[in-house]
Amino acid sequence: MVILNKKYLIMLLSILTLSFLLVACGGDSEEGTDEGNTEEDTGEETDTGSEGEGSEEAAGEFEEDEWQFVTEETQGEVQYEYAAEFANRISEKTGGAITVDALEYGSLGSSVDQAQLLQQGGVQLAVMSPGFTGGQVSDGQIFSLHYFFPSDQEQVQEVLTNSEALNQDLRAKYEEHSISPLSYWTEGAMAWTSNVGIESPSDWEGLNMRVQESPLMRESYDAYGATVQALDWGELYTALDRETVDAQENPIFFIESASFHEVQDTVTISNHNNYVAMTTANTEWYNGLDENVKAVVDETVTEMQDWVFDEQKSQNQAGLEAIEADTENETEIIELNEDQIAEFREAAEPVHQYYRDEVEGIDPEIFDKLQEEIAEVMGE
Ligand code: 6CS
Repeated sequence: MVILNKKYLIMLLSILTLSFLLVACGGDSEEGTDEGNTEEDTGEETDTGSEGEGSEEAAGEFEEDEWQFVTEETQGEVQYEYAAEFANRISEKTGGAITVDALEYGSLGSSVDQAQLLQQGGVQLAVMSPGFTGGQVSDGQIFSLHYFFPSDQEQVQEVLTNSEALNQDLRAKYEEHSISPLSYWTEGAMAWTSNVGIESPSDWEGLNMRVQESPLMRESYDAYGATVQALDWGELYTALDRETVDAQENPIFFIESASFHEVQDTVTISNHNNYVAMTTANTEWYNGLDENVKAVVDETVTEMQDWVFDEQKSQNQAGLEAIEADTENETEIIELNEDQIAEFREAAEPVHQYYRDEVEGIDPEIFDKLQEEIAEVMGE
């Protein structure tokens, strides 16, 4: 009996020691995720680790699942890299129980098709540009107003992250259409490209501008005397090359990555607005998530705001350098001065009022609230 008790005691001590070690290691893997994991895609340090490397402890808390996360861009571009990073983080946090498939543009149709797929629950998550649902969610068109948001990208990101008008009120509007915007973020300031060199509103006279499917974009360019044509970006290079459209707007990284500068002579740094992207979830799917899973999604979306800001910044810098260095496709870079911007602002401002007072289906309170929030961030 005595011998048995001793054996039992030794076994108990071993179990206790092992449990202590496991708890200590588990604590490390949760808190120590800020270091030492490098993502191959971007070459940047992340706080996630590679896919499926989460702790077994975490795996026990989560049911196995697989989500599809569609983006409007291709590998290497900001949206796709966002989804890949998000996937790594979710895998890490759930101990590999939940797998997220990051899908690049083209795998599931056009940008409009992708938005519809999310609304129908065909995919669970999407990076979506408000421009492609402007006909359905009128209030989302607020992002296409010119000279409404700050030009400083840090201030833009601050508004997008903290605005109640966007994260509560506008979110509710999208949710009526089964789209839950979990966050809004900037992919950088928009720049115009054309063959004429746009320096004043009158330079737009007679130009046919490519836009996304948002009715308000017509008004914005009509104010400068241009016509517009809605087109998916997959068709844009050819359209610019054949001159069926004369101009387009995008952040610099995308102009370079999609090679639009090859078929356009000039890029105008106009700071007229920003390329805003939304991390969206199908509303019914998101609302049906277990609380612990929802908490992981929300936490990851919040963390990703800083990550994506740095990602777009370095991609935009690299894009500008690449355009400047491309001697085979020489591109004139025009940076608007303060007087030129003032001229554009004067032409654009009546569209703000038109949007607030005339556009059917928009909520003027969201406009007013957002305008106040922007003024506060800008210290006005
Ligand atoms: O212009 C567009 O439609 C595309 N531009 C960017 C920056 N991302 C994807 C989007 O669809």
